[in-house]
Amino acid sequence: MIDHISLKVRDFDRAVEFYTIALAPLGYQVLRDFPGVAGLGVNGKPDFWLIRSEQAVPIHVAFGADRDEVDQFHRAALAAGGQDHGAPGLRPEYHADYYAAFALDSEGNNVEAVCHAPPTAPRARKAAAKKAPARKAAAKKAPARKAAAKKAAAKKAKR
Ligand SMILES: N[C@@H](CCC(=O)N[C@@H](CS)C(=O)NCC(=O)O)C(=O)O
Repeated sequence: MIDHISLKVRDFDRAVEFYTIALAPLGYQVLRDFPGVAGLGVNGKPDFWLIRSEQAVPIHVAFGADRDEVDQFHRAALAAGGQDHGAPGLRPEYHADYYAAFALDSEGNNVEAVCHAPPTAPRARKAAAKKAPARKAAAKKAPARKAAAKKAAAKKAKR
């Protein structure tokens, strides 16, 4: 598994601005900030680093996303001055559910957001994940609720 990658850029400030905006829909933000070095990531883990360098060679980098985030990434990247390199949509040439969008940053790096899951899967998964803790809590409360109802019924019967 890749832990992190570094992208060498000539115009550091511009790159930091571009990636901050373009990757915001994916939850990325600048987490580390040193002179000429910025680490972006999600949940406190910087895994995408920008490094000021005169030896910048354009690369291709792809970020995992759900389909909505792919759409939002593409809009944000263009709004941040990126060049359209492929509108959001399926790329069946890669595989049937490969949903991606592409933008070039100001130095020619090919930046992609990609979702590999079928259309309904991410939302369904998110909804299930949201419901799961609530269901667990309800299950935990159920015996207590039953006991309270029993106690109340017994009290009523005594009267
Ligand atoms: N304009 C193309 C871009 C496709 C693209 O850039 N694909 C990646 C692979 S997922 C690639 O060829 N990367 C090589 C590179 O940028 O050098 C599209 O919208 O499909």
